[in-house]
Amino acid sequence: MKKIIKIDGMSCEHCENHVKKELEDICGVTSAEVNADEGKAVVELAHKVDEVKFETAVDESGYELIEVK
Ligand SMILES: [Cu+2]
Repeated sequence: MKKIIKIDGMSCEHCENHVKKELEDICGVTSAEVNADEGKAVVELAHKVDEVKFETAVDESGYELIEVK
């Protein structure tokens, strides 16, 4: 299962790594590929994850979650 997360505020590789680490800390997330230029993250899930968890992770990284799809 895959989710695409739109994120605002990332500008470089440091941002990508920060968001990636926070997302991969979520229970159920097996991997996260983050792209600052495109402002998105593609997360691979082992099971369903409440969208609030993504929002909290992105928020705690210091960026803004726009949309999950
Ligand atoms: Cu950065």
